[in-house]
Amino acid sequence: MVDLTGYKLTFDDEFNTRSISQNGVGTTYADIRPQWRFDANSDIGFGKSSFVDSASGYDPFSVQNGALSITAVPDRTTSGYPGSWESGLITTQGNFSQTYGYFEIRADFASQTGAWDAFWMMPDKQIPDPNKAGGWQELDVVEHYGGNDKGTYSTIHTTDKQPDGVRWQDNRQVYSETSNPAGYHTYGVNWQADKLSFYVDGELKGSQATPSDMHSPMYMMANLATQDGASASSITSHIDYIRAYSKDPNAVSVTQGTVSAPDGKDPGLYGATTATAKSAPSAAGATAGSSSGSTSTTGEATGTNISSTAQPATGSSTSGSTTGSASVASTTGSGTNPGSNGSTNSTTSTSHPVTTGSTNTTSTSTGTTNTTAGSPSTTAGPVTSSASTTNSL
Ligand SMILES: [Ca+2]
Repeated sequence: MVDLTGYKLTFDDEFNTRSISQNGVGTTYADIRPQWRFDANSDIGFGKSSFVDSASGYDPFSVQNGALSITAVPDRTTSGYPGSWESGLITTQGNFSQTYGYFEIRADFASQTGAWDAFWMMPDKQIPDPNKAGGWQELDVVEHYGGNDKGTYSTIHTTDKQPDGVRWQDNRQVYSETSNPAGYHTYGVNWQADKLSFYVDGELKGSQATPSDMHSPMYMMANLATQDGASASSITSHIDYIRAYSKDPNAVSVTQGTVSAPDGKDPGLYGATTATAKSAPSAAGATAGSSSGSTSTTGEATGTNISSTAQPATGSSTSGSTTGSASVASTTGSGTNPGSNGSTNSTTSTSHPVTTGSTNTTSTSTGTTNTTAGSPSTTAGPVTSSASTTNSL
C-alpha cells in the first residue's frame, strides 16, 4: 500500500466546484493546451477527438455529486477538428507543476469501446532529445481504454537511448489489470529521483528507474479522448479528485477541500499531512475537510499553489520546434486522426501505449486502433517557459 508518511498535500481538487477556463487564468485548470489550440474554442486533441471549451457551444464538463464529469459526443459544434468527437481535457499547465512526489487521480473511467481516458504529466520545459529520435518527456500515470476496461497502462516517455531494437518507450511501461474495473479506482505514480512507481487502488503495480531527463517540474492533465470504434451517443467519465503530494521539506502544503467521494469510499491521504485550516478554532485533531473548520473550497485549497499570473506563452507557431499545432491543422490530410496526424512522424505509432500494451493483453478492441490513434504522447508539444508555481526538489 502506498505510504505517504512524511509527505505534504501540495495540490488538491475534490471537484466540489468547477474551476476551468480556456487559458487557466484565475482557475485551477485550462481546458485548451496553448501549444495545441486548434481554433478559438478548441484544442486539436488526439485519437478521434478534439477538446472543446464551453464557448464552442458544447460544454463537456459538469460537476455534480463531488465529481467532475467529462462527456464526449460525436461532432456537435463548428469547433474542433471536423468530424472528430468533442470532449474535454483539463491541464494545470501554467498553474501548478512539481518535481517529484506522488500524484493520484480517483476516477470512474468510461468502459464503452472507443473511450480513452488518461491522467498524465508533461514537463514545464522539454529537454531536447540528444538522440534526435523524435522523443520527448512525458509521464502517463494511467491510460485506460474502454475496450479493455480491466487494463491500466502506465508509461514513461524519455529521450534516453533505449537498448538496440527496443522502441522509444517499449521497456518503460507498466501494465496491470484489475478484477473489478467498474466504479471508481485510484491511479497514482510516486515519482522520485531514483525510480517511478505506479499504483492502482493504492497497490504497487510496478516500478521503473527514473530516466535522466525526468528531474524537472511537470504539470498534470486529465482527459477523456475517443478512438476508432466509439459508437455510443455519448461517453462519460467521472473524476472524484486529483491530488498531489511532495516530500520536499520546503514544499508548501495546502488545505484539503471537503472530501466528496460519490461512492463514499475515499481512500484518504495515506499518512500525508495537509495545511492547517485557517479557522478551525476548537476542532482539535480535526480531519481535514471533515468539519466546518476546514470547509475550504477547492479553490482555496489549490489556490495556495496557483500563481495567478503565470501563463505559458500561447503562440503555438513560435513554439514549434518539433510539431507545432499550426502544422497539425495543415497536415491532417487524411482526416482520420487529428492527434496522430498532428505528429506527422513515425513516433506517433510507436508512442501509443496500446502498441506495447497489446502484447500484454488479449484485447483486440484496443489493439486495432494502433495505427490511427494518437496518444497523450502524440500531443507533446514544446512548452515554452512557464513561470508556474512549483514545489521543486
Ligand atoms: Ca470528489
